[in-house]
Amino acid sequence: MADSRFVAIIVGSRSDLEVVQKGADTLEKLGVAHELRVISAHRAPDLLESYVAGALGRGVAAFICAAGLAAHLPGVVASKTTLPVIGLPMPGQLAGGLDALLAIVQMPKGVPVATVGIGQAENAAILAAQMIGLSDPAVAEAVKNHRAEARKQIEDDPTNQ
Ligand code: RP5
Repeated sequence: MADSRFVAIIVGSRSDLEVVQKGADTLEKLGVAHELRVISAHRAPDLLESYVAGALGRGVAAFICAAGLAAHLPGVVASKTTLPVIGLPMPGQLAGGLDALLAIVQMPKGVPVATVGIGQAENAAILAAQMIGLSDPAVAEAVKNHRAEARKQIEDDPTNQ
């Protein structure tokens, strides 16, 4: 997809795709255009650089970058743009993904990455939609409706009576 005002989702490995799919589905539901690429910051740094530059030229609004282990992908993308970068740590074998969470959240001053919880792909998508919603009333409304649906599900849950 190559719409203007789209979200670019980049994952470090095909092994991340299953976790990230929920985020792509949520963006779809919220009416936010997006595209998904598998590009490792370590194994394909030149491709990553050219993809980010190309996305900037095509009107990307925000990046969601998912990575595990050393998890440098979100920080490297953030170093190439002043647009918002949302970091999504992947679950892993070391303390359930704490390695990736700390690697992504502990950015040096001046180059932030907005980091969501380990494996919280839906939250990454909602956060991206909230950013786009600042200038797109239809997306802002979709985010409100999504929140209201979640609230109603809890309120209507018979086990809560
Ligand atoms: C990271 O290393 C990826 O984001 C993935 O979470 C992790 C493992 O990658 P594979 O060895 O499965 O390709 O770069």
